[in-house]
Amino acid sequence: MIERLLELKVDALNEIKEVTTLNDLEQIRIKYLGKKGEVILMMSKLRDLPQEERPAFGQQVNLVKNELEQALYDKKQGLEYEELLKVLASEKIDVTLPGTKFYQGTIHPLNQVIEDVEDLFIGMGYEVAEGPELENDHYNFEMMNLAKDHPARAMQDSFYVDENTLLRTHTSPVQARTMLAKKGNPLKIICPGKVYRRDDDDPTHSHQFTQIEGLVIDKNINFASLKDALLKMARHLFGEERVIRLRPSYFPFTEPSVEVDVSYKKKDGSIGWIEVLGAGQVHPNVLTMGGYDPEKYQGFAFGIGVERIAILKYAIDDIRHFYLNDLRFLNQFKGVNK
Ligand code: FA5
Repeated sequence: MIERLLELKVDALNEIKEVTTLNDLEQIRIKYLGKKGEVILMMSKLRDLPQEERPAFGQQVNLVKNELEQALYDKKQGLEYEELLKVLASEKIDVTLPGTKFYQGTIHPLNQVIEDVEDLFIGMGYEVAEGPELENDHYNFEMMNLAKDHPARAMQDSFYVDENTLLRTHTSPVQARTMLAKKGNPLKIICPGKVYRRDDDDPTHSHQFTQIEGLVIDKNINFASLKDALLKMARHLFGEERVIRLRPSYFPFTEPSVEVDVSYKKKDGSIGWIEVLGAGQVHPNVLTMGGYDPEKYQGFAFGIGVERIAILKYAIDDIRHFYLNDLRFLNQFKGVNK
């Protein structure tokens, strides 16, 4: 039996020496030291030996088992190391290659204008409000004092989804929504957002553009309060050298109403004007529908065209540049406000 055991040991050690993969090494372990491995089975043969031979044989089997375990362990370490070397060689990184370039994004010029205007008005105690772009006719027109057959609806030719639902034509419906939410309490809000109209696209008009609505309702609000807010905004956005002019205008939701133009220098050096916003004192009907008593409360409101502000601020010649996602255009606005 001892000879057979020693033969097994020599065979096993030879096989371990020859093996070249971890998988085959595991097969050898199973063959000799697994549950039904040949060396393990020798242990069960102890019973067949005479009593006096058992201790010596038992000791010998253990020695062989330990020796094989050690040999398997050493070989495993060796093979794992070789495999690691192979992986390292195949995955070698050439640190001299040029790196992958990551482009840093910039804030879109329209969002820069919105953030700038928000900062100014938040500093004056205004809250920022939001409303849906898909709006009910009720909020977009009727609560803005434009009944179903009102001719001024033609001023904002609209994209209807169904008879009562449209893409909002201005941010003014947020006025109505906020008034109802504030339940008759004083309020000061601005609301930036996208609006949609069936306008023809040209250098200063787009069928989708951006507005910032402003609304203040309180006691003792008058036209001077509106003019003060507009002047502060114009000076903040354009500096002292730009001039603004207020032209009498008409909006069904304000009375009196104005349109505000900002001066700019034309290519030939002469002064031109570009309309940037509509504004006025909130019409008593709008106050009443919003839950305010016009005898006690007054308000002013304005709606700014964000693209027009950006056009003036950055001397851009065509509104369509804002929507084309051309990196050559957008990269010029890295941190303009920062
Ligand atoms: C309105 O939209 C009113 N809701 C503004 C308002 C609010 C008045 C509150 C009174 C009180 P208007 O249609 O004029 O008004 O548009 C406001 C601004 O949006 C314009 O001054 C202009 O700067 C911009 N705008 C209008 N149409 C376009 C367009 N097609 N493309 C780009 N900007 C536009």
